[in-house]
Amino acid sequence: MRLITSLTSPFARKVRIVLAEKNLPCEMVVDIPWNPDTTVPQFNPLGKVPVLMRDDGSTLFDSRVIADYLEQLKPWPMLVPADAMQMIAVKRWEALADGVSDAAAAVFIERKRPEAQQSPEWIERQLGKIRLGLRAMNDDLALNAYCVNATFSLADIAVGCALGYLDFRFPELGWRDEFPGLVRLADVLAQRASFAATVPVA
Ligand SMILES: N[C@@H](CCC(=O)N[C@@H](CS)C(=O)NCC(=O)O)C(=O)O
Repeated sequence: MRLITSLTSPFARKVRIVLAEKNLPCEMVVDIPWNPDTTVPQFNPLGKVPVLMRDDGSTLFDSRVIADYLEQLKPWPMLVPADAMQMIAVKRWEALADGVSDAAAAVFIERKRPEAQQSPEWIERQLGKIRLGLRAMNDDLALNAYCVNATFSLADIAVGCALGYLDFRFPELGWRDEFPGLVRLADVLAQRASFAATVPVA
C-alpha cells in the first residue's frame, strides 16, 4: 500500500496515525495538492489528500473511507467499536472533528489569497465553526478520559488531529485557554508514538 499525503494535512495525519496504531506497513508518498506539479488529481479526481493506493492499483479516498477500510483490513487493535451505537458515536465525533479541521483549512487557504480578494465575513463564518466545534467537543468530552466509552478510538484520533492542526496553523486562537478537557485529551494523545511521529511540519 502507498499513502499519498502531505505532512500538514489533519486528514492525512488521521490515516497515518491509524496505520501506525495498527502497525500496518505503508509507503508514504508526499505530494502537496496545491503545487502546480501535483499528481494527486490522477489518483483522486477531487485533488485532495489523503489517497490510499492499494496493491491492486485501486485507490481510496477520503480519510474516513480509508480509516474504515483499514479497520476492516486489520481489525486489531480496534479503533472503531463493533457495537453499532458506539460506532455511530465514534463516527459523529469524527465528523465534528473533521468539520473543525475543514473550517481551519478553509481559513488558512483564504488567508493565502491576495488581501483584497479575501472575505472577512467568510473567514469569520469559518472561525465560528471552529469555536462552536471546539466548545461542543469540550462539553461532550466532559471529564471522560476518551471521547467514546473511556476507550481510545478513531474519535480521539480525529480530535487530536484537529487540535494539532490548530496548534500548527492558528496558535493565536488560544484554544488551550478555554477548553481544559480538550487540553487534557491532547496531552494524553501527544504521548502516543503514533501522534509524536506525525506532528505537522511545514
Ligand atoms: N474530506 C476530506 C478532506 C481532505 C482535504 O481537504 N485535504 C486537503 C489538505 S488538508 C487538500 O488536499 N486540499 C486540496 C484541495 O482542496 O484542492 C478527507 O477527509 O480526506
